[in-house]
Order: sequence, then C-alpha cells, then structure tokens
Amino acid sequence: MLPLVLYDILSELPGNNFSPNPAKPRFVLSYKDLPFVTLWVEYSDISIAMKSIGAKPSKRRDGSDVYTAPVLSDPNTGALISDSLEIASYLEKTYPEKPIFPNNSEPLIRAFDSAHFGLIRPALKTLFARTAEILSPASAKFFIGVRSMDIPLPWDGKYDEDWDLLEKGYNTLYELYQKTDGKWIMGDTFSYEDIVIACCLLWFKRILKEDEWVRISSWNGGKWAQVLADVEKECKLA
Ligand SMILES: N[C@@H](CCC(=O)N[C@@H](CS)C(=O)NCC(=O)O)C(=O)O
Repeated sequence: MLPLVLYDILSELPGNNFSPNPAKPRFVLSYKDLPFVTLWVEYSDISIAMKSIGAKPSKRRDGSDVYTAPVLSDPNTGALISDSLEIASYLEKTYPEKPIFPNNSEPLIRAFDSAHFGLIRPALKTLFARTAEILSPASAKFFIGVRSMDIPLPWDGKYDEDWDLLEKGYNTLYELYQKTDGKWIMGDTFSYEDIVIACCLLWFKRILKEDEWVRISSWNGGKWAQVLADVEKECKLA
C-alpha cells in the first residue's frame, strides 16, 4: 500500500502541528493504521498550494473561493479530498477496518461535530489571538486578515470574558459525558467524535500559554487533559 499524503499547516512550534482540522485526519489515519506522510504548508500559502494540486475550494463569507487545509491525497485510489469531515468519511468508506463511525453513527456524529464547535465559538477571539502568535510573521498577518472576516478585531483585551465562555462550553460537554458510563462520549464505544473533541483540546494545548492550558486542565476534575491523553493513546499518537 502506498502512503497517503496529508497536507497540514506549519507553525513556529517544535513539531509544527497545532491546527485542529488537519489534526483530525492525522488521528484517523493513525487509528486505522494507515501509512501516511505529512506535507507542511505555510498558512499564507494554503490557497496557492491547494489550488496547484487541484483541491476543491469552498466559499468565504464574501462569496470568494477559499482553498483550505487539511487535504488528503490517496495515491492508492486517486482520491483528493478537502475538509476534515469529508476526509474522515472517505477514510471510513475506503478503509472500513477499525470503524470511526460505528453502528451507522455518521449522521449523528456530523450533527454533534457542529454542535461541539458551537461550544467553543464564543471564545474564538482569545483562541485566534493565541494562534496568530505561533505562526510565522507572514502567516500571522494573513491569518488575522482572513479570520477577522468571521470574528472582527480586536481579539485581545477580553481574555477573562472568553475564559468564562469557554468554561461554560466545557461544562455543557461534561454534562453530556455524565450521561454515559465509559470514558468515550459514546460510552464504551470509541468514535470520530472523540477525535474531534481531542483535536480541539490539542489545539488549546499547543497554542495557549502553559498556565492557560493548566487552567483548562483543571476544569471538571481534570477531565480534558485526560480525554486528550486517552484519545492520543487510542490513536497511537502518544
Ligand atoms: N471545514 C474545514 C475547515 C478547514 C479550514 O478552515 N482550514 C483553515 C485552517 S484550520 C484554512 O485552511 N484556512 C485557509 C484560509 O482561510 O485561507 C475542515 O474541517 O477541514
């Protein structure tokens, strides 16, 4: 089997990875024991690089085309897929061993995926401000330009308010975990939703100041550091 190719985003952090959307296919590929290589792209070059390989664009708020990462290229089938959720869906259909959408759960997990993002969305100012700090100067400038179309500037100065909003979101998620018995969001059954939750936590751990990550780790009895560690272990990434 030829290694699949995952396009991920560069940062100035050791080991590069930080971005939650490319992290999701990385976790899926590793969970499913599929061989893959990672090609790293500067945030400011994503559109040029993804257009040049023939990836499919999506739309920005203003209607213009945007090419995003992650993109997955599978030389075994010729597939070239954009969007983390579509990549997960493709990998599940093409490589069904070790399911990530068990018991036909893909429709429910798709719905949960956007609900989960809704819990984090209120705190995006602080998260975007921290993300810009770990990019190269050119990518940080580009990132601030495009992301401020969704979340208007200024991004700093509201840290306390954002922390409260983020904690509220995680309290809601914690309540959902209390409805099941096992360590996963679907009880004893591991799924893509666990990967979605973990990849967001990984983003926080990578971009935030150490004391800020410690703060999140302390919420809900240390639940979130534990979830990240459990999912990384399950996906053989720890
Ligand atoms: N829904 C997409 C979102 C991907 C996305 O927005 N990627 C960002 C980086 S995390 C991107 O490539 N942005 C490029 C740009 O805005 O120019 C997914 O899940 O893959």
